[in-house]
Amino acid sequence: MSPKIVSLSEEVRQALSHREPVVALESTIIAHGLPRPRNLEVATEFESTLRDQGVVPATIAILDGVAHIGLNSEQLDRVANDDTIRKFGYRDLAIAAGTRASGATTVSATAALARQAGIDVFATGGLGGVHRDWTVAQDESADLDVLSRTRITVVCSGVKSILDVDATLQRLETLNVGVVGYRTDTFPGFYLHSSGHDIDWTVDSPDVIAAIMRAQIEYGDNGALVVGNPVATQLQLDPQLHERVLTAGLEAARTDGISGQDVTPYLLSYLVEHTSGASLEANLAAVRGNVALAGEIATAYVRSI
Ligand code: PSU
Ligand code: MN
Repeated sequence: MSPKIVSLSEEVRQALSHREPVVALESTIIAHGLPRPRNLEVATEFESTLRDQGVVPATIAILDGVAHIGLNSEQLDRVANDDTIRKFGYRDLAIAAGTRASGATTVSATAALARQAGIDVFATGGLGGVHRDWTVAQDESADLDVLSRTRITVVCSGVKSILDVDATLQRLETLNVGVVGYRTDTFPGFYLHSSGHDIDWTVDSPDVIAAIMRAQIEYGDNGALVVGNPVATQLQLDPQLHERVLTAGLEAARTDGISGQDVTPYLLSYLVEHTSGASLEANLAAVRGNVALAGEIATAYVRSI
């Protein structure tokens, strides 16, 4: 018999079978989005935040070909500190299983695995999207395609501000992915409270989001629901510093010939370095808020079904 390629932790399995709230967390942000040693500290912190709310965290990663839904502390440590951990999108999952490879999961891979496990809510920092040099490189994150055909509620602070936000919002519209702002009428700007782009829908409670989720099922809507939850203005990165350092980072990425999967981690770490850590604090503040809201949504949803 072939080995099992998906493994739910006992805690996650129990919670799902008792219809208790579960929130999926991705691991690319831990392995490739945040510097050590903060990455492990905050990965642990996000799990505690959920547990304090009575929600079971399900951090997802691929270890030796097996997709783990819910990691123990040793596995989390490995994701945070092992240099051989790769970055896996959805298309890599089957290949990683067949070759027994290990990697962190991006939004695309995490969303698909969470859906398959029966998890309805997922928290991250910022989604991937259309890169600014799309006309030259055609770099559009695989996150968008998966979100167009995976019913899951993704709580995020918009898309990463290193991207072409306008083009990404257009693509989300074309792909029929629902987008709502949580207590805001502009799309969040990842490190910034607002990207400056208006959005069509504002919601102000987890109960309303739960109602939307139930309606998606009734309509047979198999796309994601993106909940844009902005970082508080007091905790955002200074917009002028953001603009200046991002322009320099995009130029540096070009000069260094960075492409494909490496672009996003390169730019995120460039920003951390050249803002003396201020972008890291804004990124973490954003994710913190998203994890907490995802916990509230998961709780409201299970109570409502
Ligand atoms: N949000 C963050 N930091 C990150 C990411 C999201 O705050 O590092 C990751 C997610 O895993 C997302 C990925 O799926 O960046 C996008 O990478 P790419 O642009 O190569 O698709
Ligand atoms: Mn890409």
